[in-house]
Amino acid sequence: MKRSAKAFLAPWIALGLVVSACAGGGAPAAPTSAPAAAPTTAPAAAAPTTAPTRAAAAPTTAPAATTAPAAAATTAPAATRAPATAPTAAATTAPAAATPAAAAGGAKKSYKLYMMCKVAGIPYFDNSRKGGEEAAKELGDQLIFQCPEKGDAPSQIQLINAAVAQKVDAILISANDANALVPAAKKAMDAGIKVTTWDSDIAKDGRILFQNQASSEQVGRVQVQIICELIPNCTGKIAINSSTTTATNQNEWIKWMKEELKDPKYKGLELVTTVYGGDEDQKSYTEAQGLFKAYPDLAGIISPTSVGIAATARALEDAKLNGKIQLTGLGLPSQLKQYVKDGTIGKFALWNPVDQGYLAVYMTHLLLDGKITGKEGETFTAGRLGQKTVGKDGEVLLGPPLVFDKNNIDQYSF
Ligand code: RAM
Repeated sequence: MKRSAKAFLAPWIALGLVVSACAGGGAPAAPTSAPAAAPTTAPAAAAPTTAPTRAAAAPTTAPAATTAPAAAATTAPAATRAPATAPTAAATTAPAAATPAAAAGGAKKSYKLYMMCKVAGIPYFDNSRKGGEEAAKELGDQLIFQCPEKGDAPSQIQLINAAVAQKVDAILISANDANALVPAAKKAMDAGIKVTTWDSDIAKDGRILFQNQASSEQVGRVQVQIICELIPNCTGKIAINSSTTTATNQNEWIKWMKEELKDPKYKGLELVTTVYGGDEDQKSYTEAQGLFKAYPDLAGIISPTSVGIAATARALEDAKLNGKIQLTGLGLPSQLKQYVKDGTIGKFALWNPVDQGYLAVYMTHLLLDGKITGKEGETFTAGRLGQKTVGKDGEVLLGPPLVFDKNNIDQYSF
């Protein structure tokens, strides 16, 4: 906290101003994501979109992106919890374009989309919002982006009910709980609202489509592969510092981490515990400190949350344990750059969260248009991301995860 408050207050204030401009009805900031031509995901050869076999286990570093980093989103604070000036639960509405995109041979349709993240104040979700706003603008939709102050299911149920009362056309959810939101989501669908999920799913009878950032299996396995690479001789105790106990995505990834650990090549690694920082900066920091204390011989930590990994890195440095305890997980390059450069984090993974938000809005718009229905095998063009396919259980994959290290981290703007 000390470091973040001092060194990163200014960029946060700047970001807060941008957000309030959007909330006030101004045009959304220019997209920070790559232009159509620039690859935003690792090539298929480096990280296949299908689940990797154990043989193909070694994680590969994503190639240098060809995009010039965007100006606005390149600096993020170490703290993953927003100070007062950062975006809050207040909705930011992207205005619909003056001329909505034409639906082939019919009326031009402009939809009111209600996009919800897990909890307000997380830079990761600011990037998803940017992508969502970019797509909404292209499609002529109105996007209401809203996140609860508290990252839990009851808060999200309240927001779902509020969205139903607002008679939105679709609700796009990154969920804090796989099952608790289902009855509210079903009620929304009964009212004629299309429900989709992105980032973190709910049980499939509560939604039509799920935009998954990357195969959950691959995301889970790659983090174990990296920690094994980082820990000398791949031997020692490891722990997981996760988000909330009920988060669908983190729980799914942890399941795959445990699967990966069953491979005999990890026989030297012992997963001693999983703790939960709740996607809150301070709690994640405290949980990390708890791990240092409880396991003085800890060799590595995996933190599969953008909030948790940044807080854990800070805790490691504050305790002067960086280098002694290896750290990996999922996080934003813009937030973790300093820790990669000073060696606290050797490597970590993610995807492009701007593209993630963009794809979530695109697929939901096409669902509302009736161009896709959620059936396995349907294909569609998601604007600058090109062709995407609806997979099993209505899952639409963004692409393979990206792996970041000191060689490529400067090339990413999110
Ligand atoms: C946090 C959230 C989000 C997850 C990322 C990696 O920002 O938990 O759901 O996808 O981390």
